[in-house]
Amino acid sequence: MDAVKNLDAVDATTSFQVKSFFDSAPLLKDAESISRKLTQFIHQNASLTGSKGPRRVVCVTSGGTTVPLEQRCVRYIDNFSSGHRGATSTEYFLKSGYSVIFLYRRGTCQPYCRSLPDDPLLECFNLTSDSSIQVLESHAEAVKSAISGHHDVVSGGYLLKLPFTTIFEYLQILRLIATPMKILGPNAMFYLAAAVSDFYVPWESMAVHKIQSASGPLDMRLAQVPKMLLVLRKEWAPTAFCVSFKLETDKEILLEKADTALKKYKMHAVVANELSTRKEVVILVTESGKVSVYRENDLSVVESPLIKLLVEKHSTYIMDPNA
Ligand code: 9Z3
Repeated sequence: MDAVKNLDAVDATTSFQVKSFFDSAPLLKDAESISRKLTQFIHQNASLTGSKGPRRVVCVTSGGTTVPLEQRCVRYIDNFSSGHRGATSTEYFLKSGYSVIFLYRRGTCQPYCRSLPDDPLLECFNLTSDSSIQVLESHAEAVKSAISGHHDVVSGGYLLKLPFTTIFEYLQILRLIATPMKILGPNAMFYLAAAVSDFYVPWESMAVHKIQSASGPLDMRLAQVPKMLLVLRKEWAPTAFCVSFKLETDKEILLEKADTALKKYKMHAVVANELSTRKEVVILVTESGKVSVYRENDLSVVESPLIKLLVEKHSTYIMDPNA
């Protein structure tokens, strides 16, 4: 099966920038253990076949990356993302029969925890007079559904969670995920909802210690993060179905930017969203046109119709990856 139609090689400049990024990035802690977990998870899921064919696996990225300003990091630049989109989408992919590798920013929203308060441990539980722990009646349903939903998918081997904080960790882990995902061919999907920094400080030019404020105003030149979407699509995961996100605050430029991303990075779909309305509506941009996807009502989430649509598009792709 040749699912790599129209994929010419990554240009020499991008290749060079990508190589420099990874060569100079700080070593990823636990790389071996992450790889081991990934290989086991992907092989186990690749051997499962249901009524709709081989089990599909999606890598959902979620949350924002940090850009450290110091090697012994005290200060960093952050990208906005609560992780709600990624966590909610993960639940809907699992419901649709996918297995999910959830690559998430530490501390952001987690699948099945949407209905819990901000501090679940302190807000949902109480100590009884004999010092045992009791769930408060007001939160009992939310706690039960979070525990049982999460337990079912983890014990079934359908959800693997991998945390990141920095842009260096995020891109190194994404590359580690893509390699074993290749064996899934077109049954693999990348759903790249994480808010990834466009700029960073290369490790070798970064201050080692905390930057001193006594030295006056700070002048800093940030390098551009290489266009990894292109590398993912062309080299790391040439047969996977790839969905990226485009976030803008100015709706006048959103669709044009999403169109450019679709063409430039050869994505199968781009989800365009505006910061202020991202929970109510997104626009799915594909080669066949643009579709606005709305949440049904104030109690529902836009991820429900969005994932339904993407699952259909993925099914069409699996039937003929070269169409
Ligand atoms: C998104 O656009 C996500 O939908 C949000 C979700 C981050 C807005 P929340 O996590 O928000 O539910 O609070 N993600 C991608 C954002 C992004 O940085 N995209 C880059 C771009 O627009 C491409 S990788 O240039």
